Amino acid sequence: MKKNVLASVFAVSLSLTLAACGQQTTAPASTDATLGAQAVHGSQRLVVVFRNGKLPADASARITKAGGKVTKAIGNAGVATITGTAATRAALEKDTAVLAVGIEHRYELPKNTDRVLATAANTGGAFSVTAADTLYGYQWDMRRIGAQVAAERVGAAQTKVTVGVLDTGVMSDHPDMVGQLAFSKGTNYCQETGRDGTTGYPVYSRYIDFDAHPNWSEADGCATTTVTYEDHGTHVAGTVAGKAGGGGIIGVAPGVKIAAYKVFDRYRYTDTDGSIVDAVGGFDGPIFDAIIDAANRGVNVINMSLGGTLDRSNRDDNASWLAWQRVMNYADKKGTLIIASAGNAAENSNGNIAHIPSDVPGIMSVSATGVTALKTVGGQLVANGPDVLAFYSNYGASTDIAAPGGDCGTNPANGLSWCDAVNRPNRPATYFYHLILSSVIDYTTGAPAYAWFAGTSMASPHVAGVAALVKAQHPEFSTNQLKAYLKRSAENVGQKQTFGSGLANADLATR
Ligand SMILES: [Ca+2]
Repeated sequence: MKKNVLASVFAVSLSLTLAACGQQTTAPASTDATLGAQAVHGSQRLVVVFRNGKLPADASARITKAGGKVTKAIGNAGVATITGTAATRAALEKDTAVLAVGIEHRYELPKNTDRVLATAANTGGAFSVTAADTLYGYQWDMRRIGAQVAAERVGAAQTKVTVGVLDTGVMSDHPDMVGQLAFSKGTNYCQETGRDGTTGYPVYSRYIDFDAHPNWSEADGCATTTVTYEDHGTHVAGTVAGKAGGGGIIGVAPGVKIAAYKVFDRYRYTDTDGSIVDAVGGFDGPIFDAIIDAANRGVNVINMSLGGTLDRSNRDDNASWLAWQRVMNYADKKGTLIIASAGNAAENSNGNIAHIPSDVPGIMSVSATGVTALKTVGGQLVANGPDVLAFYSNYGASTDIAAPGGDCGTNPANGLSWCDAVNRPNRPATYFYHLILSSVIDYTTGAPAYAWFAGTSMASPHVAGVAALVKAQHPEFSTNQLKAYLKRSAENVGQKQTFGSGLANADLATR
């Protein structure tokens, strides 16, 4: 393994030289989901929060009587997602058993998610999906947080810990994922079976057609289209627990198990300006469903690399906010710690505008860091300068902790990221080595692959991995204790407003 890593890093140097000659580069990465704050065009998808913390036995009857159809019943939180009309909503708002009614939010993956696929050229021939960990030399992020030494220290106790990855699904037959999954399950609306026989596989060949069914519910069925895949969840899962000794990369906690939940749906509708929206997004209902299921199964840590904003002072948004709190409290009671990305809007997320789910009380909010520069030591890329808040990362009082999410390196001439607008035209073609390399499913072929991404989506799973290692050492920790321990053991790298309690550090956290 060591020999392979060395070979790969010689190759890095070579490709750095070649790439500096003006090789074409792509747009900056932005892989965190953004929120569609409006209901899907033409439809009334609603969240109903009942007064009782458990869904009443007659909840479905009350919804039907109001002219609605249940899409997800979240019994343990006293919440239902439904479809209906304005009249349905008005009737439910008058129902004495109902606390709040508002829109069901959706969390979109950006259409132009930037990614740089690992190729023979940019890894100098090191790329191979069958060789063991040959791309580890590029994972500066793992060395920055002391992942390998921590995972070796914790050892076999990791096998007792499960991390839920609520995302676009995980490619369970990826060489870095084989044997790493506890189970794989879809809670999304248009479920489909992947080639591993589960509904948790990241295949997207069915979609909700909101033009044909503005008030879509399950009875309307899903339309079919050309198969596409979503690679986001496989990237996140690789960072948490990419296999050691098989596949190209290594995760923070390769001994823990992944519980893969596919919570995202594909959907299509004609927007008000006539354009066709064909997107992948997660709705409140399927995400709530997955959290409750994971909590009931004893999943120890949940990672949610998704999010968006809602206005807590807006009546339409308040029901969703209340529902999120209910679901979060249930997970907390069951001992499941939820970790979420702070968002990629480069905003201070204080005030009435809340980033969901990271700002929900009890959920750990993770901001993203990058490093100013990299160097090669012992045949591996390592940080060669201070940690900086990544150019896209949200920050603010609600930030609990930080982790590497990838940036583009810093231009020493002005101290700004090479991906900052002023530097971008002149950034080195090798900027992407500063992003986060992990496993993906190739969305054109469905084949296993590797790619560099950046985002708070990439930061959050580093913290989930560290949390899993600590939980393996301290199975007695409650969610509050685990959260407090993670914050206490974080490495001080700067201001609290930016980094929260500091950089999650696997080595420091497991000593
Ligand atoms: Ca591996």
